[in-house]
Amino acid sequence: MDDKKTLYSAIQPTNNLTIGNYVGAIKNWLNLQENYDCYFAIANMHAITVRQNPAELRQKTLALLALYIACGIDPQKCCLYVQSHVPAHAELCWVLNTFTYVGEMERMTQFKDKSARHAENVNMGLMDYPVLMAADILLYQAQFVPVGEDQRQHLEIARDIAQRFNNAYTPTFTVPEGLYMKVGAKINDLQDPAKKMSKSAENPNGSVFLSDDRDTIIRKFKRAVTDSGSEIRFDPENKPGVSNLLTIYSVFSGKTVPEAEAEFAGRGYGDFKLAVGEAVADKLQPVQREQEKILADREYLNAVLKSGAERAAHIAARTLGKVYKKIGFYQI
Ligand code: ATP
Ligand code: LTN
Repeated sequence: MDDKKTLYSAIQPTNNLTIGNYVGAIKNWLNLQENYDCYFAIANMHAITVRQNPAELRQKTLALLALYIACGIDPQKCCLYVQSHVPAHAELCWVLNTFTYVGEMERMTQFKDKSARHAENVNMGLMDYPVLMAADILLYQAQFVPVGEDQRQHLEIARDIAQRFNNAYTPTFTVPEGLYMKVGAKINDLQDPAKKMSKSAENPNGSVFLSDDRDTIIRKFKRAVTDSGSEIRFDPENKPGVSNLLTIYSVFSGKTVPEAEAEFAGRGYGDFKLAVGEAVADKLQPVQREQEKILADREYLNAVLKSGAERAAHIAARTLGKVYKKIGFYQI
């Protein structure tokens, strides 16, 4: 166990998760949990950078934990915990803020997007989001961070901040690397394949949620935007809609993209879209049932979170202690 490399990732307990979150993040974690020392957090401190309903945030926190477990993430193998249960995240974030420049944060794509979408509430937390994310990762000395393509820029900043600190003092943080899926690191919106599929998209028909029932899933795929022509071919530049559907089909059916192309050669878009919808629904139904079951057992979920928080806090405190020492905080 001790010689395993450390891996860290997190998801915000906001809205309902989409198949983009599943494919880009959770599915990837499943294979990794066997070979790494894994920390998977529920990033509720990141979630409040956009105004949340308190009752919903509480409920979604537990629902996300139940979903992790329902998808096959094993709390015996991985440390599953809630970010706000480990105060070191906020403490390290404060220190790292002094190693981060305002200009760098203003340039972040997600900050620009979210500021435009929430113009009434462009708060400091929204801008500081990547620094808190760097603190998450660096506290655990994680080597690898499996995330979707949209997080690449945040990961680069986490690396820069780690290197800056290491150079200013002595090596303190492991400089993390992003791990991106070859297929599925970016699932796009079904109605607008130029955009990433998002939990908070305006048009709910463009996103398939993990909580959608079979009929809804199939209906959304039937309505998915395809491209001109009739060929089912992987060509993201000229056929973004069809290529996105091929990616989704490949991930959910376990077939490669060329295998999927061969399967649908000469067949129409209607047939193809129905098959994609069925493959997704078949995979999600058992996960939904399992999540319901787990969610009903509050005692079990609390026990998982308690032991996760204890384990995480222990490791985090070690790193924070080193940092405080190096920067000259007087210790008693
Ligand atoms: P929001 O729309 O509320 O900002 P989000 O859908 O981007 O949320 P996050 O909680 O920010 O979700 O991301 C959780 C994980 O899912 C991250 O690893 C992220 O990279 C991944 N992810 C999000 N959207 C996609 C997508 N469309 N394709 C692949 N991976 C994705
Ligand atoms: N910002 C991430 C969620 C997140 C995260 C992290 C991912 C918070 N802290 C640390 C990896 C490592 C997102 O996916 N939106």
